Amino acid sequence: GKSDIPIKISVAQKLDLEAKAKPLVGIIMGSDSDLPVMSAACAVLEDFGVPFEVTIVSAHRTPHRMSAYAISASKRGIKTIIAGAGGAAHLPGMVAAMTPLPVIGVPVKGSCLDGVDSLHSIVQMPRGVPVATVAINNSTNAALLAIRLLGAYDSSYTTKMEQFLLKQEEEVLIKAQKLET
Ligand code: RP5
Repeated sequence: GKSDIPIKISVAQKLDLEAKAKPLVGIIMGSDSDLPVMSAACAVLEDFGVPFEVTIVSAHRTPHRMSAYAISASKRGIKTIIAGAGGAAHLPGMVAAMTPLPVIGVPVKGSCLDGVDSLHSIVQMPRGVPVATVAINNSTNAALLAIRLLGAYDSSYTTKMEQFLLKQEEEVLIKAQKLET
């Protein structure tokens, strides 16, 4: 029967499968104008080899898309959501209200109010619906936090984080040494 046919997967096909690995982290942002800030999170996840997806979801301009995204994320295998937004930054909080997954909020600095408006919108969540909020524009830390959370699901990410911390420390020590000599 058909099941007797040996399945051979070529190297190219294998690479293709790896490239399409199911995303574990979902990065969303309110507008494409947030991309210059949020792209740092993408770069970190790429460096750590974390499969992720990235798209635009706006709490105000695409409310139905936002609820569909939040409701489906866990079922689709996403483990953590990183949500960036500026101004009246309701996206991270509203998504957190509709998913059991951990949500990390990135306050994006707009042209007015220096991003403090966004920081306050994201961090001041009511009891019962937490959003882990990072510093203004610091999507790097959002990605690093997401990887730490993934460590609870796959310990290889914890190992990678340990290596990252050692490398980071070493880099500072080298700079200190240079300064002292
Ligand atoms: C927010 O409003 C977005 O997250 C963005 O930071 C800000 C401005 O959006 P645009 O007017 O640039 O699209 O929803």
